[in-house]
Amino acid sequence: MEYMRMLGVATLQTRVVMLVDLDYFFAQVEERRNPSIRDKPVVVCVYSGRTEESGVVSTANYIARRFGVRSGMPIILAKKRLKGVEAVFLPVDHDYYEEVSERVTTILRGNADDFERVGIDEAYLEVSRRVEGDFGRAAALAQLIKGEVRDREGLTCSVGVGPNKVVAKIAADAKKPDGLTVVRPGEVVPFLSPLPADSLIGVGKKTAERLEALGVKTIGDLANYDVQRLIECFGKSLGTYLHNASNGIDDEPVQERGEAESISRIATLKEDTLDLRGIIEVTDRLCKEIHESLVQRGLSFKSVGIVAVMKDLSIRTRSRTLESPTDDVGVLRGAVKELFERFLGESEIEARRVGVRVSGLVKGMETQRRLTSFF
Ligand code: DCP
Ligand code: CA
Ligand code: CA
Repeated sequence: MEYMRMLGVATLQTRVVMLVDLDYFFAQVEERRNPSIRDKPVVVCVYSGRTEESGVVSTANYIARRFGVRSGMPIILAKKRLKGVEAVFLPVDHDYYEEVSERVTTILRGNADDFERVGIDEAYLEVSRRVEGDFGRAAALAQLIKGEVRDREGLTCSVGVGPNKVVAKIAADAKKPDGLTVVRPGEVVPFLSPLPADSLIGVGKKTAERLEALGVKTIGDLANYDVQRLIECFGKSLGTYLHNASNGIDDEPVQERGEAESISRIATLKEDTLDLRGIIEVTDRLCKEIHESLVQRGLSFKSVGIVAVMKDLSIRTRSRTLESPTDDVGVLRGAVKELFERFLGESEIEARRVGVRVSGLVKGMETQRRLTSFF
């Protein structure tokens, strides 16, 4: 192997991919915000506002799920299932979940060779290089990541480890909450075979119904089904995918979707205020998070912006462009402080949430660093 590497020959290595999914995400964040609700059924709701109880359940904690409460269910039905039980119903606070999600993203990205966020509460991590294709080391890394997410954010997640995205995703679903499921290459076929066909990503209700009509119920049935007939029924693209995925074959790369044009972080203040010191304390933390994200991705910024959501929910922004791009956290903090100083001096009402954004992102600063290091 070493010899091949010396010759510059690429050696084929087993891929190791992780899918990390936060458990009962919105409800778990609410539990963390208010630990006294932890032992009760917690139901996070999207109220439509028409009547007091109209709307649907966004998600529920596992205690509420034991009573049959599910995502997407009408709130009225959830209340019926929880009748006579002391349960907590809360409205969704999407902005807050997004803040938490971004911090978790930073932790996850820092543990991956390549990274792909696929929703507010889950992401794929390509870890092949850092564990050198070793599934034992991948399991240890997964434990480490779970520990970091728990210690830094107070949240549990479930992790699936497999030789590709398809397998990692199904593995993550296999044990929840706080699960870790490792599926080694030799275990893929027996692991997948007994599962229902609609556990594969990309198999929705409609496809599952059509498969059922063909007598295909499990992933194993699908794996053994004639690929030509699948192509006839579902077209070349989906037919080929169904055949490969059910056999545990998937080459989809883990990749960041679209280079970020800007990176921003926002936080809700403990109380509405116009006090510069209190605000800077919060924005310094946001700057640190943005800096961490910049360093991870090897990016520098040209512009710095601030945003403030005021007490009356109006949104104000200010920004300035630097003379040259930098990835220096001190420069970022300085610019943010200056912008807030000026902004707060002009503002008549208190701020409720404050944010920082960097834009004009460019790759790397290596050249500048090398030049300045001569002086
Ligand atoms: N969500 C929603 N409506 C749905 C499904 C999900 O608003 N019909 C939101 C709330 C969830 C979040 O998306 O917390 C993540 O969705 P998941 O499917 O990952 O579900 P959970 O994280 O809630 O639960 P699990 O522990 O099963 O992952
Ligand atoms: Ca989840
Ligand atoms: Ca999810």
